[in-house]
Amino acid sequence: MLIAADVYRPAAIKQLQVVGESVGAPVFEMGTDTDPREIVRQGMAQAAANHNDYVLIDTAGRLQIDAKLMQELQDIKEIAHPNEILLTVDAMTGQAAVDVAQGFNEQLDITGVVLTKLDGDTRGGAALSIRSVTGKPIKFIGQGEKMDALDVFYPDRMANRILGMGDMLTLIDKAQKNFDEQQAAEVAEKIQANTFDFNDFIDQMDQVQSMGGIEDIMKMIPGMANNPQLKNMHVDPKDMDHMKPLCTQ
Ligand SMILES: Nc1nc2c(ncn2[C@@H]2O[C@H](COP(=O)(O)OP(=O)(O)OP(=O)(O)O)[C@@H](O)[C@H]2O)c(=O)[nH]1
Ligand SMILES: [Mg+2]
Repeated sequence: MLIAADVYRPAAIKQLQVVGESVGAPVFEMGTDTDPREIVRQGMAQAAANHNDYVLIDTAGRLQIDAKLMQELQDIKEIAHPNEILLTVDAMTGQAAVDVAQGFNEQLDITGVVLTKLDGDTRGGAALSIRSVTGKPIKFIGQGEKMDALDVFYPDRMANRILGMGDMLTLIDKAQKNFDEQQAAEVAEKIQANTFDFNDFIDQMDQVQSMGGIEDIMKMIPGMANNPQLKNMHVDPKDMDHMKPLCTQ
């Protein structure tokens, strides 16, 4: 069950409901007029009554220097006795993310960090600093806006990325998840027999798009992430959609 305890940001509850629906998790909410502590208290009771296996409490974003809101989190921790306290930080903010992690860890003794926006123009060096400053592990990473862009964190892959060596393991994972081996063999045969047609080409474009687009794939190839030519290349997924009707004419 997801508990909507962000009563401050407009539409935060609606956003959680949309996410909950997409992953099949019920959402407990009491609107925006109830104190988050009370929402958590009642939400936890409801989850116990429902026999829910997991409860995620979504709290509002805040700065580590906001004493009133940090106290709210300490109170919620007292009420809910969470197994995990995960701090979500944006990798693009670099050193600021490290400062936030340090502040939150000092005040709440977090159990881990979710590092998001790794699909942006950053190598993710913040991961190293956060780990070294807080001593707490990065547990998940975000590499895009959709749910399937949230991944378990693998330190060796991040090390390769920071060193500019690409991320072949994630690329292989993605390929294995999205490509059908038999279909790939058929395509290879078609190309050899010179019978590869526009319908096959459309299939191939769809498969590449389902892996997150050409740009994201290229970045995972060793040496490509920092290739100046690639930096200037921008392939809008819409361009691929525009190409499709041309192929079927
Ligand atoms: N590109 C990209 N976008 C992301 C990623 N993670 C989250 N986003 C987007 O960033 C925006 C903010 O995400 P939220 O989940 O609302 O962030 P939040 O930390 O809950 O923010 P508050 O509730 O305001 O504290 C949304 O549009 C997300 O889709 C990521 O890893 N990559
Ligand atoms: Mg939020």
